[in-house]
Amino acid sequence: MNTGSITARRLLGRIHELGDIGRDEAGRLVRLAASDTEKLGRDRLLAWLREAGLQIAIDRIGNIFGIWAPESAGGNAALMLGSHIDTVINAGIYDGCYGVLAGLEVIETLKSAGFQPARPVVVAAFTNEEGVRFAPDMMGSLVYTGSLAVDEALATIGTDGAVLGAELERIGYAGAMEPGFLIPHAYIELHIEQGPVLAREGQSIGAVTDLQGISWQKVTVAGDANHAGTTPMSMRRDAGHAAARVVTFLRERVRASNAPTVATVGCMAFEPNAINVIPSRATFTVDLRDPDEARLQGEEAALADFLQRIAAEEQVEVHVERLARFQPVRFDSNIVTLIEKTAQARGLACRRMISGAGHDAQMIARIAPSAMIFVPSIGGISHNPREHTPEADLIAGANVLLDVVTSLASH
Ligand code: HGY
Ligand code: MN
Ligand code: MN
Repeated sequence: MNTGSITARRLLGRIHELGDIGRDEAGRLVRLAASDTEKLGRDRLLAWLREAGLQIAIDRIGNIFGIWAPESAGGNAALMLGSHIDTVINAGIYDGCYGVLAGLEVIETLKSAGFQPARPVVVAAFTNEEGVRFAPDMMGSLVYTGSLAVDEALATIGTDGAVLGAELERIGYAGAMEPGFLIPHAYIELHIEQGPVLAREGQSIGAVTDLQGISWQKVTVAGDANHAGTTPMSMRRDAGHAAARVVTFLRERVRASNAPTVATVGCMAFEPNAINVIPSRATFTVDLRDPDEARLQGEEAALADFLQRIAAEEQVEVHVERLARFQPVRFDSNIVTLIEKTAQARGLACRRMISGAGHDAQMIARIAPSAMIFVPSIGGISHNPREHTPEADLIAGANVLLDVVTSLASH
């Protein structure tokens, strides 16, 4: 059945409306998981789900589901769409939100077209995909698959000292459903690429075959505070310098290899953080990623060896806390092929690719055949207010999602 095309004005309007919810006094978009600003975004999404006539379900980790289960769907396993609406700090408006709102748009388009799905169609907004306030990232979908116990996740303490479960209670999103209450027949996530490939090649659609492995660690270096003016260089236990050596080690090691490995130190804090005091403590994070599991393990081992060397040479103590570790994921080849054929049928340039970013699909792939559809990010920019995808690409991606859903929900 040809179910036409999505209603562009409605989708684009919602993306911008949600993109305005949760801005701080400086105008930055900050909707960290289970925060007051994220609550506002959740409330808005819930209103749209209700207006669409969907059945609402919220599970214990705060994952939100809008369920369309007409009589034609019978008791069959649902087709699940979705992504997330929490953001990083000073975020763009498309990351995650585009996939959730396009999923809702597809359901509304199918309903208006009088389509009778052979299975329920569900749109999900997973809790804490970004992992900025509470580690690990993709937490809501990870719990949903049963890979992380919900009570353990709810006990997670955030970077601000808050406890996730108490925060979900406080914002009114500690749901009743057990995570995993609905095991999907398949899961499709539409998302901006957040990288430079599609835009650089002039492609409209990415059919994502794989998603790379992710390793998050928090490193604490303990040295000695001392006077910046009186302490000879040979007598210092400088935690700040030790940390800086790690940053440089990571960059130089990855640069020297011609592997696709990426390494990022995104957070760093010194104590006491005073201009004339040698840092007694440095705390920083390391984000390592690679499409190849063995190579990723090799990078983790090289870092561990270097940290031991640093401890000896700088006479500091080093402590490492693992925050997240996800292996590379291969998506369902049949759905990837369907995405490619669907894009081509719409006359859209499409290529297969690997995802550099983590996504909820990486987790849901553990319980159901899953795949992702990418649309271009101009300049490859993301996790940045300059994140941008042209309207024509946003519409094209949503129409490809519509056609894939129509196909997968027809039987
Ligand atoms: O870290 C990631 O790749 C995702 O944005 N959470
Ligand atoms: Mn995302
Ligand atoms: Mn993100």
